[in-house]
Amino acid sequence: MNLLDPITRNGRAFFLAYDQGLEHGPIDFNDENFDPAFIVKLADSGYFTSVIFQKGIAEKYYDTKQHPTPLIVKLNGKTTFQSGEPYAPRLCSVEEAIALGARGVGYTIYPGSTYQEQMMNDFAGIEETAHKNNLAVILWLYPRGENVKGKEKSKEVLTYAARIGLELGADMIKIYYPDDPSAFGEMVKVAGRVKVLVSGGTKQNDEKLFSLAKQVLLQGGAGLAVGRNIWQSDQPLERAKKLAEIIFNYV
Ligand code: FBP
Repeated sequence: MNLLDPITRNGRAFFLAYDQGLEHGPIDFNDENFDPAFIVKLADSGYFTSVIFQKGIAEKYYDTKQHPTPLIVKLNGKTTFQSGEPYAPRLCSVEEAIALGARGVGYTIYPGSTYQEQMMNDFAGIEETAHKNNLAVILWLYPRGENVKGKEKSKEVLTYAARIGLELGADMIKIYYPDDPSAFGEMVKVAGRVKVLVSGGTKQNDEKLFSLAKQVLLQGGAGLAVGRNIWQSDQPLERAKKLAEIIFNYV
């Protein structure tokens, strides 16, 4: 069995990300979307191939026996209170994720950080345990830190980051769209058999978001992992529906 089958549809992926409460804090939220139950309702719409939570929200709000959209548990993370070089420590084990009913685990590495080796080393153990347990491994690869300063979205750095995903054994990577759009095809190429997903980022208008999704698919990407661009929208379900149409049918 392909480990990505449970969290993809015909090889395409559309993930609903909701770990921003840890990564950014309540600054991202309004009166509705601060509540994980609101996100669970969006996940229940059926447009997404997976929903991503840290373990606390998964434990308290997402009984996988009652909700059809597969769960990905994010295993590491950090807050904006952190100073110095970016480092996301491990917060949850693969075993805990399995007990929560996860079909995949997520982990962030910041290529370019002076802590990247620690994160790579930790990830190696996660990848081994997850694959022994037939769980898909999704690697967030966000170039950051003093060794890539000012070049975070450059072709040189992002193609290197994409390749790191293949070398480390990820099944899928979640990465930024490059500043130079023509670089994305190269990122997909060097990632080889690893599927490439693009991160949504800060809220954009419909035109920009839908055009990003089309570009990703035309250049061989597998889809999008989107958080704020869905649940900060005034019409989250309409947006999700349109994005799903693009991701699953456009190419
Ligand atoms: P968004 O679509 O809201 O950007 O979410 C994608 C994501 O990778 C989240 O999983 C994570 O919380 C956030 O981006 C990280 O944001 P930042 O770029 O500030 O580290």
